[in-house]
Amino acid sequence: MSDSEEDSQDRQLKIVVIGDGACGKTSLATRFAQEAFGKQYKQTIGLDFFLKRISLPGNLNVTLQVWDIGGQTLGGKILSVYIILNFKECSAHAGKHT
Ligand SMILES: Nc1nc2c(ncn2[C@@H]2O[C@H](COP(=O)(O)OP(=O)(O)OP(=O)(O)O)[C@@H](O)[C@H]2O)c(=O)[nH]1
Ligand SMILES: [Mg+2]
Repeated sequence: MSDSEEDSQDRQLKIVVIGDGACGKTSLATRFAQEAFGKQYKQTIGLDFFLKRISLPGNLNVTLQVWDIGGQTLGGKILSVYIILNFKECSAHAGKHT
């Protein structure tokens, strides 16, 4: 890793939102990432991504990547694969949850 990468205070975190169909996952993600709320229900097919950059004290910039999983279209083994893919990148935490 170069000096410039080490000095960088940018971090990326992934969040997976799961739950039953129409329980409000996309609404929560869009409200958080885009500060918008739609009353009309539009089912998520597969999954969607949302990005939000936040600045924390100490000059730490964090990009949050929110994975919004369609509650009625993804389930069982496929859902597990998506979650494992995310947890693999934070293996220190993955050990606690798998
Ligand atoms: N009253 C109220 N309605 C909500 C709230 N959150 C979501 N809704 C409504 O509930 C419906 C479903 O919301 P979505 O966020 O699309 O649901 P979802 O969990 O993403 O559904 P899938 O994509 O099918 O998995 C929409 O019509 C939203 O407007 C809430 O906190 N209060
Ligand atoms: Mg949705």
